[in-house]
Amino acid sequence: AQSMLLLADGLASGALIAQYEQLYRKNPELTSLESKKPENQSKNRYRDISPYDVTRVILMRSANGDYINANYVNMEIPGSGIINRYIATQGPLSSTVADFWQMVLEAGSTLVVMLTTLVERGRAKCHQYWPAYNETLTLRNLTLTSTAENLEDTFIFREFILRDVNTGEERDITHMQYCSWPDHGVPSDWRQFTMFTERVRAARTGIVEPAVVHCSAGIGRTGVLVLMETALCLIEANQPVYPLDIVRSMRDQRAMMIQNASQYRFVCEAVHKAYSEGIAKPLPEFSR
Ligand code: PTR
Ligand code: PTR
Repeated sequence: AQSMLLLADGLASGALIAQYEQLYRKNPELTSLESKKPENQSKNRYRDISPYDVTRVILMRSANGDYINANYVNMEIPGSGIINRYIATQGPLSSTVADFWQMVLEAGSTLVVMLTTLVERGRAKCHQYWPAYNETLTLRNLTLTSTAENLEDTFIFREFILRDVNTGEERDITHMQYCSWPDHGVPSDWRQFTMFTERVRAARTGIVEPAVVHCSAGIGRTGVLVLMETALCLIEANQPVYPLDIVRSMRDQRAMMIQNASQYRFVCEAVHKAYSEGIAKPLPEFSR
């Protein structure tokens, strides 16, 4: 409750945004050398968005090298025993779709969260990396079959079966797409965004493997979602929410998470409103 008062004061005075503007976008001590290697450059959607070497996802069994523009991001919720694990990544390119699904397979992930549409204002933001409903996409040693597709509000929920043809291993994958959120911008409605985040939390209940989250670059909108989910979990665990510390922790794992001050303001306001309206509240087992 104390940290929520600080949050409200910081929003009102502008101090919250001023502190955000001071924070490094990349941790200066961390390198991103792998992304610059000649054989890897074409695997980056944007020249200026590179994964740190220390937290990058290393593909173990890919025919196309071990590099993908993706980082492990772990967010600990003190006092609850929870660590929310993510892989934050760019929207796949046509040339990296097989790498993307190989990553999902190797990480044991069952949840993919997509925060972009394929095209925005006439520009390609993400390649369509899944098959149409009832169809199967074949990628090197993998097949992906679409078994369900449901539109709710501005969300699309899909189910896939991912299969490794070499080993016969099969996995059910839930795909959750948020469709009304342009890059560099903010969602049109905090309530809808909070609901979507709650759906993501529900979908990962009991799952320790990382949720794969992407937008176009995999930094702006992806960062906003990770901050929101972390804050909701902290509130439930009756822990203080210090948004700048959360951004710093995210940026120590993937550079540039949360793209600009308006996204930061949006998510801080959403956290505060979710708390004020009782949408997010301490669970009895964590209340003292
Ligand atoms: N990596 C390319 C560059 O830096 O110029 C960018 C690129 C963007 C390449 C989109 C291909 C793209 O198309 P698609 O998303 O359909 O693969
Ligand atoms: N060089 C690109 C640009 O600044 O437009 C990189 C970029 C693209 C950065 C999209 C962030 C973007 O948003 P998001 O991470 O939400 O897809």
